[in-house]
Amino acid sequence: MLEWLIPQAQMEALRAVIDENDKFVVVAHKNPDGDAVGSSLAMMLYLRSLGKTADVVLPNAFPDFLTWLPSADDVVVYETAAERACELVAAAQVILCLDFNSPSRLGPLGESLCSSSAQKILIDHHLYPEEGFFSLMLSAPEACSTAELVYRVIYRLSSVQALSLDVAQAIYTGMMTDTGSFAYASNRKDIYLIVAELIAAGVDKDLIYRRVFYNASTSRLRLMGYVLYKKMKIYSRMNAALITLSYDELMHFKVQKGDTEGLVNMPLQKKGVRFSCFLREELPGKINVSLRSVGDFPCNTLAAEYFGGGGHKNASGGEVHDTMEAAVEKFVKAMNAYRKELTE
Ligand SMILES: [Mn+2]
Repeated sequence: MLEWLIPQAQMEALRAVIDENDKFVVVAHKNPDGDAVGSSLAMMLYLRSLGKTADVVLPNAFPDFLTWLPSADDVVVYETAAERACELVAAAQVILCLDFNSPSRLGPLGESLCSSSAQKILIDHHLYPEEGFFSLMLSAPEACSTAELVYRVIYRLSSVQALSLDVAQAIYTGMMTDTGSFAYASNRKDIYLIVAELIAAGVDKDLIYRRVFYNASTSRLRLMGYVLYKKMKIYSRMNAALITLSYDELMHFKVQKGDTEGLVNMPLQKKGVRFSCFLREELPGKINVSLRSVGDFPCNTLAAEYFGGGGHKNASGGEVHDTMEAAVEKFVKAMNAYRKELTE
């Protein structure tokens, strides 16, 4: 019934690795999002249900709106518990690498991974996984989320009966957040067959939606108002939009981790806008770049060319180590270089 996104040979290789080993660590990318945390916890819980030792290690903390996830308290965060994180990585026989395509996406945790002799297995939906680093790659850019791939792994290795409510909730959260609540990257029929199975396992999708999206702080709501009223610049003729927030502005609004999540998507609601860029000055002189697009506009190639980053076609990011003025200049230059793609 389900399209096979992962070839049978890779699935069998993964089965053998799971059968033959006992100590697993699951890692996901820096600034973990709903898919990174949801897919990792689902994998950890599944492995534990098989009697394995399994832990999740993340490079840094995840946002508040994910703390309700089953066993979220078990996550070991490298930034605040480096010693414990390194112990687990060093003791692991297998490291499952979820929702990222290169150890460079892990920050300093990547170094500890590189020095570990454990087998590294990729389960991911980003394009262009780093060749040579992973001993086995389950890479499927067609998947809506890594959580979808974790569902497929569990379904194919153990059947749908292995799906506990906790695992199902974690998977649903990853699928929902990575598709903007099934608003993009979600046109494949089998996504909804999976959702149906998750609901059959007891998932309350309406409740998960509220937990994740109706969870804003006052500062976030005020910040959204400020951004839309004062800071969103629309380039009508280019079908593009830009939002900038300086370090001082972030301080003024007492912005917490997660408060700026999704702001980059808002200009896409304007009729005609195909490309949106959000420049956030995390620290003076360090600017985080978020890019979003609709349709065929390739954010990832623009991100790679101008912002030293990458990602998906419709959602990418990068960094600028310079002033905000310089970052805006770069954006304008990039936008003009892509005039044809933006306006045709
Ligand atoms: Mn993802």
